[in-house]
Amino acid sequence: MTHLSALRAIVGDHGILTDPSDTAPYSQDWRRLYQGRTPAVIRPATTREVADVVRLCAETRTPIVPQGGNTSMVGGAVPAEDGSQLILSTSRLNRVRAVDPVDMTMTLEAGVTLKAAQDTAIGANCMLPLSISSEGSAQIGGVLAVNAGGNNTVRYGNARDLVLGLEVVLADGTVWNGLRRLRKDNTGYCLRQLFVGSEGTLGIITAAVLKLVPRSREIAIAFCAVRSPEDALELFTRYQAHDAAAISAFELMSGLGTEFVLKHIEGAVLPLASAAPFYVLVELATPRPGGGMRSTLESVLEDALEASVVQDAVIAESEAQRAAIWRLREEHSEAQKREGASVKNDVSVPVSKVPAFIRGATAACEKLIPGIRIVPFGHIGDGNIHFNLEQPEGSDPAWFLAQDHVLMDAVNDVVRAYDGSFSAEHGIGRLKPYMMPDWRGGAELALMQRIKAALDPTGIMNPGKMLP
Ligand code: 2HG
Ligand code: ZN
Repeated sequence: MTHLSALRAIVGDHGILTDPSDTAPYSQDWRRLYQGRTPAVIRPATTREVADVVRLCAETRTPIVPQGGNTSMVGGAVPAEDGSQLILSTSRLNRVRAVDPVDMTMTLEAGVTLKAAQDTAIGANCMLPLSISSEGSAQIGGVLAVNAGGNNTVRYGNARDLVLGLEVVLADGTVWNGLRRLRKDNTGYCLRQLFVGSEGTLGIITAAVLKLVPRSREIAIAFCAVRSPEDALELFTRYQAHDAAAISAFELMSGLGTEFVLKHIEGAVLPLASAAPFYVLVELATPRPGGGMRSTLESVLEDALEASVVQDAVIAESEAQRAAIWRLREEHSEAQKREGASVKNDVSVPVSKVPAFIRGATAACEKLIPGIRIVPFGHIGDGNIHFNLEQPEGSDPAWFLAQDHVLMDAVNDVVRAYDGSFSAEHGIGRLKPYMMPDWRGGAELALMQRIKAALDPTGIMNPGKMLP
């Protein structure tokens, strides 16, 4: 174990927390599924300090858990229970190094929150087209380390698609400065993409160059009541056929999940006269002034209402109404947490298979646990459903959580039947490494293990995560 005094000498008194009351919040995930222990949270303020810390840890073989906003859904940023792992928090690496509205790029340190990054881009009259429910706390380093997806993937892709360059501290303390901001750079292996999605198992992302896009000048959003996921998909295909390039978000919510939001989140209001089995949030946006988003939104909706694909709908008339509609969607996780224990399945299938997947997985889970409450929601436009399962009313939360593998395996059987993925956008973390051999075994997992061994030969980078 690395001597804390040597770490303190690198980062200063301000950069190290050792008191258990200070380290406790860093040692558990926000859902409190994992309760780890750490001798210290190290908070370096510069890339040089990160490098010195990592070099020292490599010499002493001290495991490091990199942590950003600690918003992981899969326990990716919590240390082990045995107190052997240090947490390296990126919070103090929080400078915006550059924004260039001509190149349409921004260079940020890992600890800048996603929300601050979005605001900085807007300040330069551009837009960072990545939006996730936890963006107020999630930090750029973590967002890239897990290749987050979110609400705008349907239009702009995942975090991976927005990265032009990276600065990474490697597992031996070497700093790789790959902060290039080139649109074309065809020079061998694409190393940055190795670190994006590696969940801190190969190195620590300390800074990144992200692509920006023109700022949306016109945004139109509707909240629609539909009878079924089939109707939601039908509405999606209608918007796609009409103006696919205008869709900036297309989200599904279940009636029950929305009920939880209305019950637990202060100020949440259903903007429709009556409740429905499912809802869709559709957002259209364009950087073109006079781009006709409102009329596009309306004309497809009118036809869909006429054809009874949509039962009722409301279009936001103000920024406040737009925010209120998004809030119904974004508070789903928090509301589910307040409602009780839940087992999450962040899965994806081809978009066309979402309705069949939801039906199949619902039947499978109801058969396993009668009374289980199914809360499917999420990014239907990407085929990414958060097929979350809430404990039956009045049941013991601990008992329910103990069924997690049985439930996840049952859902995954349906995912597999539709050629989907067992992890769409939240990553593997501590929750899903056991699934890796089954889903990615053979040549693929063997290659990942060889990469891990080559880049982190002493195994100090986020051990116990991602790989089985
Ligand atoms: C979202 O889409 C997040 O809101 C969280 O990915 C999903 O709570 C979840 O399962
Ligand atoms: Zn999501």
